[in-house]
Amino acid sequence: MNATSARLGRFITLEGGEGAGKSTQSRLLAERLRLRGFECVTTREPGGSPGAERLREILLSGAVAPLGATAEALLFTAARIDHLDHTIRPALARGAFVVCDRFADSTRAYQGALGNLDPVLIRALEHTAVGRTHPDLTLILDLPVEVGLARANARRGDAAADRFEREGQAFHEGLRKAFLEIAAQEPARCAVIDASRSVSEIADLIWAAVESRLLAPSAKGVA
Ligand code: Z5A
Repeated sequence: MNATSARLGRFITLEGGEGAGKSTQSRLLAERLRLRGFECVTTREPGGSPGAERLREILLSGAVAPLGATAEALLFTAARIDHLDHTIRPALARGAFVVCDRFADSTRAYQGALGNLDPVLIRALEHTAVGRTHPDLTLILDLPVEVGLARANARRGDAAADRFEREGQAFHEGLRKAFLEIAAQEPARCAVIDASRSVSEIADLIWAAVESRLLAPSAKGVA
């Protein structure tokens, strides 16, 4: 399966900072899509296929961080290639919705904006991995950094923070800015969602965006 494989389904990604509620909302969105009769595959990055899940363990352990942002970006890209080939493209080809917790915008934000990698390299890596399999809709879950970190800390309890959770407030502020810039650059693909609200309010905002952009009769290529 490659970037030019036939594509019938719809590809939705959720992006945002730490504790924004991406996993929670991915699950709720998938439930709503299934209630409407659609097949829906939920997946995540890094990971989402056996090979990519092995790379996830290495990336989140922090073992690659000392090698620098370029090495991290290459490994995230390697994981993305495996994920696209084994999970995302096969699901899209059979007409399913794919709801993915993080995707290429996370590489743009974490390794690009915050890792200070050359945007030309980031674009080249994205082009190589993603090809034409761009998301049809990206939901950027936006909330104040301290709210997201408090949620993530509460959930983690006494467990050790991962490589990215260990970063400080300035890093997470930069991340928020980077995601909002991506949304401003690509408004046709991205919808910014107020993720400081309650779980059910956010789910309703997300559903409204999915209905108007992907399911309405006027939306291009109704699934
Ligand atoms: N990364 C990268 O650098 N480059 C890349 O290309 C890619 C990723 C793809 C993956 O971490 C890390 O990899 C990530 C970026 C980097 N770094 N970090 N940090 P991950 O997959 O382990 O974690 P995450 O993606 O950051 O997500 P998260 O921290 O697990 O949070 P979330 O999925 O956005 O939130 P959640 O799990 O749904 O909710 C968090 C908690 O808040 C939980 O207890 C919920 O019950 C609670 N919650 C959720 N919504 C609400 C509302 N609305 N109100 C109150 N409480 C809520």
